[in-house]
Amino acid sequence: MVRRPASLKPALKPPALVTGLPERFTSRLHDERVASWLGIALGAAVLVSFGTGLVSHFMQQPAGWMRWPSRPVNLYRVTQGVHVIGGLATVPLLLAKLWTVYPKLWQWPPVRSIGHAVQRLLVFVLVGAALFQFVTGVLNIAYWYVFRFYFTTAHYWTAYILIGSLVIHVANEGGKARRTVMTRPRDAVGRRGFLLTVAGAGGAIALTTVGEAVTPLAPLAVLAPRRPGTGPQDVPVNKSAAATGVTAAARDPRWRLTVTGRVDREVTLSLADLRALPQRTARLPIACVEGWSVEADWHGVRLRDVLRLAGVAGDARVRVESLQRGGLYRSSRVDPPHWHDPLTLLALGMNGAPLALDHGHPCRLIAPNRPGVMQTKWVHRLVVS
Ligand code: HEM
Ligand SMILES: Nc1nc2c(c(=O)[nH]1)N[C@H]1C(S)=C(S)[C@@H](COP(=O)(O)O)O[C@H]1N2
Ligand SMILES: [Mo]
Repeated sequence: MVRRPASLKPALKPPALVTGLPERFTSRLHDERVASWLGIALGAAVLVSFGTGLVSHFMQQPAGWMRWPSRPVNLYRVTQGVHVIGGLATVPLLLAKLWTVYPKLWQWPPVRSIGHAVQRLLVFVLVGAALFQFVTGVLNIAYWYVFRFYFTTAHYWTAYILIGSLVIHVANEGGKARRTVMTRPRDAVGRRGFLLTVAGAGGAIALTTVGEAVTPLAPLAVLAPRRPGTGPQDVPVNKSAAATGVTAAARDPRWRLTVTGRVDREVTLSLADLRALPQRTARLPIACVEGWSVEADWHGVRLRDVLRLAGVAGDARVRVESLQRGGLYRSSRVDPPHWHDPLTLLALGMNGAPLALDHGHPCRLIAPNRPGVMQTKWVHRLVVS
């Protein structure tokens, strides 16, 4: 009988993911059970990202048949908070999964058949798309625009590539993963500790960022790019009046609000005219696409009251235009569910004071259940169609 050195005893060898891995991968966490649990959790997280991401996309660019409700008030705040903060919390899961399976890069022979080659290629697409989504997402919310392409478009289309390759991956590996996690493990090898560490790292990220959307937890939000309580009137600002070049026009006493387009009569209102209309207060969040959100008390006139002065009714659509000349956020559309909503205001004030210039003085749109990019500041025209 051949005597083997102790280090090669079968019980100590890593339970390989595939046959043919080099012996130098000694950690026994490169393990099908670890890979399966991480894969299931990561798959679920990516599905949530996809769902919440599509909500964000189609709220900003609704397909013709779509009608977004204006309630619940906090719906977009929650979906986009889950998207961004959930995405950040998923980063350790993604890294752990890649570390667990990376020895497969060295499997020998690299391809066994055409089918195997196609399958491996699709795994590369899956990994590439996942890395792209997470890296661009994190860079975007960190305001680190190192990429030359337009983030939203690239991130949107890569989401479909990611989901498509994930579906194929689940079809190929899902059954195996399910069987693996259903059977009792033969040995312990520290999997539980590893998985708990990964979950703990995700939890720590969530805890130190979630305060950017859940204001009572703001003191913990040391990793969040935007925190409540910063900025004029205790609400953060993304683009200031100076950065958008509207300062002079916004301060000009000759400023007027015009209601035009398909109206019974054009209406032009000064700031004094707006102040003379019935004043309302609505407690609503600014829910930025980048995941942060902060609630405020907004004071001003109902959008529907102003539209009524121009004879607008029924299912008209409204474009709210800013004094800002260029830029993607210079205008936004308001569909009937939102402009009929009594909470939708043209705000002239906030938290008991006149609106700060950077928050949209003299007049800004604020509506329930709506991405921050569509809460147009420095409004000067309402175009009805
Ligand atoms: C850490 C991870 C992630 C972060 C920080 C992140 C961040 C963001 C941000 C800031 C937006 C808003 C873009 C805008 O409207 O301007 C967004 C939208 C979106 N995200 Fe992510 N994301 C992450 C992961 C993912 C993943 C894994 C998927 C795919 C399953 C995904 C799919 C989408 C989609 C479809 C949109 C809508 C894009 C559009 O409006 O056209 N995201 N994401
Ligand atoms: N005209 C104009 N309105 C705008 C923007 C802009 O750049 N220009 N930024 C939007 C974005 S991205 C957000 S999150 C909110 C932020 O509002 P706040 O600065 O009052 O917090 O304003 C929105 N309104
Ligand atoms: Mo935003």
